[in-house]
This record gives sequence, C-alpha cells and structure tokens, in this order.
Amino acid sequence: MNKKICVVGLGYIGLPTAAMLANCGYDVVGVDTNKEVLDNLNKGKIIIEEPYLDDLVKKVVINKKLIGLNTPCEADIFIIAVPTPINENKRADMRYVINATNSIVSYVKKGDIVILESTSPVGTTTEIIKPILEKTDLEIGKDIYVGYCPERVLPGKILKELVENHRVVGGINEESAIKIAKIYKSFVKGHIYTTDTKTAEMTKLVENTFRDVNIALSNELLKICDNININVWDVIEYSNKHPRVNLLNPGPGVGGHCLAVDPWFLVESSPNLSNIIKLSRITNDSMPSYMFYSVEKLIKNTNKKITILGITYKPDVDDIRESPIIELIKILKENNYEISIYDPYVKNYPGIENNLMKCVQGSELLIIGVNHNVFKDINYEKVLKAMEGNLILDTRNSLDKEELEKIGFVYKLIGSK
Ligand code: SAJ
Repeated sequence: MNKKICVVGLGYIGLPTAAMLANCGYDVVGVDTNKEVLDNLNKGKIIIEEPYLDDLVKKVVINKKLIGLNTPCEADIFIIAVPTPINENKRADMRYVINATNSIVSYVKKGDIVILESTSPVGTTTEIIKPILEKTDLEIGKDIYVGYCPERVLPGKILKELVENHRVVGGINEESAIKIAKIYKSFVKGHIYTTDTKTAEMTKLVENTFRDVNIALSNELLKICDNININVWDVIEYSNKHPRVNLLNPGPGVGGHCLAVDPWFLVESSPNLSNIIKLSRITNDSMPSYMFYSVEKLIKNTNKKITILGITYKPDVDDIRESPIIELIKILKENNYEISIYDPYVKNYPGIENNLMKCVQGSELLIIGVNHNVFKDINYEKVLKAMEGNLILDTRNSLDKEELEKIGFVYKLIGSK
C-alpha cells in the first residue's frame, strides 16, 4: 500500500485518525498550526487526554509512519479535520475549513482523494470544498475524488469507537464514495455506508441533535419535577424500564464542541422549521442559570466561598469547551461568590488549585460539576473538616447520599426532593 495521507488538523479527531491510519501502514503527515502540538507530536507525545492515544502516537512516530508539519505537502489522500465553531450569532464559522482546503490546493494532483471529516452544515462539500478544489483545474469526481466522512467517536473512547463504529461516507459521486470507503475499511470494523454528501452531512447533524433534544427533555423534566416536588431521577429510572423509552440524564447543561454547536447548523439552514431543535438548545443552555438558582436556594448569603469539583464538559476528559460549569462559575462570580476550583484533568485554567485540601479550605458549599471517576476516591471526611460549611450540591447524580450524610454532609442532588 504505502500511500501517503495528509491530515489537516491534529485535534481530538485529526490526531487519532492520523495515528490509526499510520498504524495501518499509510505514511501520514499531520498538519497543524499549533507549534506545541507539532513539537510534541514529533517527539511521540500528545497534549490531550485520551486513553491509549499516547501509546499509539508514540509507536507510529517511532516507526516514522507519522510526522507533524506546519504546512500541507503532496499526498495521495487529504483529510480535513479542523474545527467548525459557531459565532456569537449561532451561525457556522467555516473559516478553518476554507483555510484548510485552500492550503491543500497547490498539492492536490490527478488521482488524489480529498475527504472532509469536520462536522459541517449541509452543503459544505459541494458549496465550499468543491469550488475551492476546482482551482486545481482538475475535474472533481473524475480527476480527483471528493467526499464527506464525519467522525462519530466519543471523547474518552476515541480509539475503540474509531474501529468499532459504523461509518457513513458521502461521495460527490459514487466513485468517490467507494474510494473513500476503501480507505476507512483499513481500520474500521463496523459497516461503511455510502451515500451522497448532503445526506452524510445531514446524518451527522441529526445524530448529535437527537442526543441534544433528548437531554433537553430530561432537563425540562428536572425543572417540572422540582416544581411539583418529585425526584426526577426516580421518574427517569422508572420510565426507562419501558422497552421503548430511553431518556438521557439531566444535568448542569450540555457542553463540548458537538452537541452544544451542531444543532445550530440545522437551525441556521431552516430557522422557521427547526422549532424543537432550537428550543432544546435554549433549554440546555438555560441549565447553568438553573444551577445557580439551586445554589441560591441552598446558600443565600453572597461573599461565601464555594468550591467546584470538576469543570470539564463531561467526566474523565480534559476538554472544557462550552462547559456549562464554566458558565455556572461565571454567574456565581458575577453574584459575588468566592470560587475555588479543583479539577485534576485541567492544567491551565485561571484560579485552578491542584491541592484539594487547600481548595476546599473555608468553603461553605461543594458543587460536583463533573463526575470524574477519581472523585469517588476522595476522602470526603477530610474534606468536610477543612470546609467551613457542610453542603454538597451534586449536579451529576454521582455520589452516595447516605454515606455523605453519615459523615455529616447535607447532600442535595439536583432534581431531587
Ligand atoms: N450529557 C448530559 N446527559 C447525558 C449525556 C450527556 O447532560 O445523559 C452532556 C454531557 O455532560 C456533555 C454533553 O452532554 O456536557 C455532551 O456529551 P456526550 O457524551 O453526549 O457527547 P460528546 O459531545 O462527547 O460526543 C458526541 C457524540 N455524539 C453522539 O453520541 C450522538 C459522539 O459520538 C460524536 O462523535 C461527537 O459528539 C462529535 O464529535 O460530534
């Protein structure tokens, strides 16, 4: 085989994909503008937290199958995996995709394959990628093969899901889809479905929207249950015993770079038709304020110290993008609470304290922002002694109420009586 692949964007998706392809025998060049990412990569190191990725990257870098560069180069296959954020008006910011595609134009030659992996609004492949690639004077679909193959992996389980998940490939024509599917077949054990680009783009958005809407329903139920004094966790547990009901967990809000962003791409495309989708986003975005309201019910005085355990957007990852807990911290600070933060996964966040006992010293209230597994091993008796008050607010239903109450905490689970 020994084909050469150029992966543009070495983030949470690009890097694992590059390493996986390198491990399958491809010669892979990873491209990124972040010097820290490249310097580390070329030493066989990674700067993100993701199980088993460090070992795989180390192996393929030592074997010289993966190298990092700051600009693209000639290759047989190009994969674009750059961020697609939203701007302040909740519209897709496609600058990274446009820049990445422009950056490969001068290297693309006859017979090459270009794949977009970034989650993108419907029409991106045909309306953004294709016109840029036409600058090569090569015929798209005949001289170069183009398509969309969205990633579907869950942070924290990326390497497992890269291999096991089914994939959907949208080709600009059938030949492109078939050629792209063959590349992914080198490491994917799941089925690879081929279709057109718009269907694949839409499918990706629908997957994350489905999850966001489901969580929004649970979050709304939490508010209703609070209002009528019922435990939402019991209601969800019993409802889910029905064979056709599967409610997700309510919580402090939906974060990350996917669920909190992608549904807006659908709203942008059809604003008058996407009512449930938009309302779900608004509902999930309202949760940090609702958490603040729960805090105020527990602790009314301002100027009190509150400790937050966990600020990432979900457990056991180091990613704080769109984290609802960061939003909650902002609201608490605006309301004059003194905040201390402990999160062993996060290295560079302003005010983060890596000594737990120092962090909880003099605190009135402990908020469990994220249920990192390591929080189960905390000695809560010692924590309580260091605190000024004895309140815990659990936003994730992650701790044992009885045990905590036995040692003297007043434990409040959101959405419970
Ligand atoms: N969350 C809840 N309640 C739940 C589950 C999650 O409030 O029951 C919250 C989490 O705390 C987090 C957010 O939702 O803040 C998103 O977390 P997640 O674990 O649902 O998803 P992501 O963003 O880590 O990954 C999603 C996945 N999409 C789906 O499951 C449909 C993943 O497969 C995608 O590849 C990824 O988005 C992506 O990159 O698009």
